[in-house]
Amino acid sequence: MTRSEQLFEAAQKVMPGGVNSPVRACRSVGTYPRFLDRGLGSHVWDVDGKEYIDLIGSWGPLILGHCCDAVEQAVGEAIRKGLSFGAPTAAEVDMAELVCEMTGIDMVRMVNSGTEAVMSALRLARGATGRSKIIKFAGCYHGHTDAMLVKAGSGALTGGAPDSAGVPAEIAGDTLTASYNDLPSVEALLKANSGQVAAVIVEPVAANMGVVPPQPGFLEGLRRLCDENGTLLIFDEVITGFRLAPGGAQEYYGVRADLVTYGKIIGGGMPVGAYGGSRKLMEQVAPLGPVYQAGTLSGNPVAMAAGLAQLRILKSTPEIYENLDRRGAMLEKGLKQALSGIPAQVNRVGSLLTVFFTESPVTSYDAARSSDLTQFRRWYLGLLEQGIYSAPSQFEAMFLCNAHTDAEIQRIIDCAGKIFWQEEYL
Ligand code: KE4
Repeated sequence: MTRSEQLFEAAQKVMPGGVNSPVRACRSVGTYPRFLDRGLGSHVWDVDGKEYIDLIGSWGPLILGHCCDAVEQAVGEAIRKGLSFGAPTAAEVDMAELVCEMTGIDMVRMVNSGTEAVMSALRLARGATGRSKIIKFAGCYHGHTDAMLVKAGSGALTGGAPDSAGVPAEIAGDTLTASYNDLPSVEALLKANSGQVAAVIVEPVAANMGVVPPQPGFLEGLRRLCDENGTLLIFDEVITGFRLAPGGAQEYYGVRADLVTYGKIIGGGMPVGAYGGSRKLMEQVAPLGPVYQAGTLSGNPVAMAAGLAQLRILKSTPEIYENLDRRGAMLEKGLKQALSGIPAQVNRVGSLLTVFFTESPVTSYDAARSSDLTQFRRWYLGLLEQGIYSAPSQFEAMFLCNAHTDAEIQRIIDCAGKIFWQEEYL
């Protein structure tokens, strides 16, 4: 029995599924999770001492890699001054000023996770518009706040149904579900619920159905439809924020949202989320305005130190984005060649990639769901066996970081080229 298996056995006795977040349990790929012990740069080591090239990077936060010197040093300095005060600190001002400068928003509020950022942004949108309905997209994930754990209802143009136990039907009823990359589906919902939709929330690049880029005109179309209907546009940039460009998807695609949510990279590996937008909207938030939101550890000085150190490097080193895109393109091209003998699609935006095991191009959630999950399982296990640590679900992304080298990208390609053809992986 490996140490990971021993730990997993113990973990399952005291934690649901043995994990603190479901995807980590590796249930969809039918293996036990490898418990990790440490990371450095683009590598991680499990508790049995096996080394991997890391393609998860904590699900996105570690765009500079594990144990980035500047981040570690900043955290070390902050810790020695105290872990938390529950009072304003200079670091929060520095962080807010930097986020507004990088993203072009007027004001930002720090919270402790992407979920909390989305929950707060939705409340603000409802408070600011006086409307209660929200449009989301099937296959997009925005954290686990009740209003987002909703699937399309029976009547396509009416409110949704709970997608989790514990979500009241009344709450689900106010969430409408459209289809990603399908503007007419949004238009129809806005028309059928005229004057009632507070916001449309979208992952500007869908990454929780696997990576599905926005089709040309999709984001621009959402902007137009929201303007025509007095509906706010919310970009959930928990994944894309500070990853696609310093200004995230707003900069990358040249489309401005009314509210934006952040997480992951903004915390440098520490628990940080944020939401922001125009001054007019953000001044509706307590203590200035009537929309209440609060948090004991919001703006925590240690978390701010980590996030600030990472964002400052991203802001001051634009070549990082060129490197991420170049290596992403190298991996995309190499994987397409390595997998050319089987039905597979490689979707990529910058440093975000997903391999879908299906014949047809994946431009929608339905197309993503046509993937062969048995093939995906072989893919995941074949990579893991060869020392490549990737997402244990077809509907997630691979995340490149600035510490990945060309040689490591080539190694990933070489490993991919063995899985479906070499005996030991069949
Ligand atoms: P958190 O509450 O996990 O910090 O953020 C929720 C969230 C919000 N919006 C988007 C677009 C997200 O991708 C996420 C969380 N991402 C998942 C990975 N797809 C986190 C991994 C996990 O759930 O363990």
